[in-house]
Parts: sequence; structure tokens; C-alpha cells
Amino acid sequence: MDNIEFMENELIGDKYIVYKYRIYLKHRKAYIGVRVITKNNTIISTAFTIGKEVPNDVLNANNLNRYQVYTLSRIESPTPLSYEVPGQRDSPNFIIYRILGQPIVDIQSWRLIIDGLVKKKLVYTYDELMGMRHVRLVRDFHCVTGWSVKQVVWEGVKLRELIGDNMMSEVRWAYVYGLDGYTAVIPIKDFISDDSILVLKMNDEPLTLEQGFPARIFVPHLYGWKSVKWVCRIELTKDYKDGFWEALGYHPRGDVRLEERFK
Ligand SMILES: Nc1nc2c(c(=O)[nH]1)N[C@H]1C(S)=C(S)[C@@H](COP(=O)(O)O)O[C@H]1N2
Ligand SMILES: [Mo]
Repeated sequence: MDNIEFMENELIGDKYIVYKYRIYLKHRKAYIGVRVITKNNTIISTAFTIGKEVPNDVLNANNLNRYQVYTLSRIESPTPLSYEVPGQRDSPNFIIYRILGQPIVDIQSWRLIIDGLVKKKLVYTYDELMGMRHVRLVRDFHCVTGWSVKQVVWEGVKLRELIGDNMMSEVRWAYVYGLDGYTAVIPIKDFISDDSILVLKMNDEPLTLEQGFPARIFVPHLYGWKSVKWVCRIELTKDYKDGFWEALGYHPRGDVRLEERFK
């Protein structure tokens, strides 16, 4: 349904995630707010609120009261938890980050460009990437703010295979750009590690718009801010330069095993 928009989600404690959506009413700016509360990825309740733009005739026709919160369900579920990487706690699902907003993606004109210190500039379309050899691996995801999602299924093209023998010998860093203007810098050794992939699918589904469609970077042993979503360009460089979060004090590498959170 194209009239439902995902707004944001928020981790509450270590088991609960609140997802916020809007359902837009046809031909109107008006919307119904939806708050879905999950406990370990099971919905325990859903609440609807009525946006102030919803006109009175719609409210009356549907027997709705503007100031009431409508609740749908309430189910309880058990809560398995584990802690492995230092300083992290489990989250039952991803918390969506779009620090520079949600970019508009036109898949027909979208390209992944690999340039910088390369023998030949590489340009890939989405169909070309979908047609390449894919690997599928199950790995945990760790955000530097402290939440981890266990056992995510990642699928895509190995970054090492994407670059091939096209890289010049002086390359030390991969500088990655998202369509939203977000950037992150990754040491080349980590970038082309055996497990590093250009992700096209997560949990056996194509990436969703909010999780980075058409493609995102994933290096399992690095913190999540290196996992650039809506990736459109990989620039291979000799010299280091800060990406978005590195400029704000985060670590040039960000290895989760060494807790490399800050510089
Ligand atoms: N383009 C872009 N990529 C991004 C971000 C962003 O704001 N913009 N946030 C990063 C951070 S800090 C994390 S933890 C992960 C979160 O991934 P998710 O939104 O799929 O949960 O995305 C990373 N990639
Ligand atoms: Mo993050």
C-alpha cells in the first residue's frame, strides 16, 4: 500500500521497539498515526491516533473521536537475550537511522560508481549487480550507540569481487557515499575482507527503502555507521579523509571487537 509511510522506530529498554507509521487518507494531506509496539519482534499492541488535519466529516462518518487513542491488540511473548560483543546489548530489530533524511531513489537512473585510484572507473546498474554472483551470510549487526541485532541474513556481491583487479596499489581507504549525502571511510583492508559485501538483500528480501535500497555496505566486524545505505559511489583513496561521523569524533576503522568507538 503506497499510502502507508514508515516514519521512525525507537528501542525502548532492550526488548521493545516502537514503530511509527502514517496512513495517508486519499487525496488529502490528512493522516492517521500508527504506533506499533513490539517485544522481540512480536507485535504486542497497536495504537492509532488521528492527525489534526483529518476533517470532521471523515471523523463523523467513521464514528471517530479526534482525541482518542485506538488500541488494537495486546499479546505477551518470551524474551531470549545474549551479550557477546563488548559494550553492546541486543535489540530485537534494527533501529532505522536517516541522519540526513530519506533520499528519493530512482532505480532507472541509479548507478554504483567505483572511482578514485582505479585502473578503470566502474559503473554498475541495479540489474547488473543483481545478476552477479551473490554470497549469503548470517552475521550480527552492531551500532556504536550500543544496540546489536543478532543473526541477520545478508546477501549481495563481495566487495572484493566488485573491485576485482581494478585497484591501484597505493589505495589505503574506501570513501563511501550515500544518495543522502552521508559518507563513511573504511580502511581498504577491512573493506575487501572476505566477509565484506555490497548488500542487495536482507533476510531474503530486497532491501527496503528505509534500510538502504538499492544497496548498502556491510563489513561485519565494523560498527554500523560504516554500513552506508543508498550507496552510490565508492571512492578508493590513498589519503585519509573523515566521513560524516568520523568528522564528529568517531573512529577511522571502528572495529567492534576492539571497541573502536571514538578516535
Ligand atoms: N546513508 C546513510 N547510511 C547510514 C546511516 C545514515 O544516516 N545514512 N546511518 C548509519 C548508522 S549510524 C547505522 S547504525 C546504520 C543503521 O542501519 P538501519 O537504518 O538499517 O538500522 O546505518 C548506517 N548507514
Ligand atoms: Mo549507528
